[in-house]
Amino acid sequence: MATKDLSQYNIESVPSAESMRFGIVVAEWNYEITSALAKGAIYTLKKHGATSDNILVKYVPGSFELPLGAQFFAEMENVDAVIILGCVIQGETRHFDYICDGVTKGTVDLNLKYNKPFIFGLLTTNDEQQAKDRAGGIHGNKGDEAAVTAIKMVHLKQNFS
Ligand code: DLZ
Repeated sequence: MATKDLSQYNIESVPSAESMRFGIVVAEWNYEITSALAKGAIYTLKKHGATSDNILVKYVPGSFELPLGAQFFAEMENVDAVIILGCVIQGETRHFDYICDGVTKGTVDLNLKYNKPFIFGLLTTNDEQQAKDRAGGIHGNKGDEAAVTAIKMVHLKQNFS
């Protein structure tokens, strides 16, 4: 089968975030990890042109609270996109599954309810090392990736026709 030519879609480039406004909601649980994710997201938004005034950051106690914190942004701050950052580390009980399910479903619901991007930046790892590896370690920083996704989705919405 012939490979589809995707070059017309300019998939690699990241649009300018100059006129975009973002909320970032961050869980306090596993603060060392989540603050590193937030730092990465802020760095990347600024790298692509977002101004400090247009990057709003709020902390919630744990990842389970992330969807509601994200909704506050949508209701009160009129942002173009919300980046959701947390870290849930597998323990001995089912808590991990319930939190992950709650954040996942909550994030999907927010995307569809508000018709704007709520970006899923939740690390769900077996242990702390796996989380560190993805928060500025050997596997990069998932906060950076979440920021790029946010910019691309805002751009897509603004140019959808
Ligand atoms: C209770 C709990 C546990 C056990 N583990 C985590 C975790 O690994 N990461 C995280 O962000 N939050 C955790 N929490 C807290 C819950 O997300 C939530 O804050 C509480 O259940 C209160 O709703």
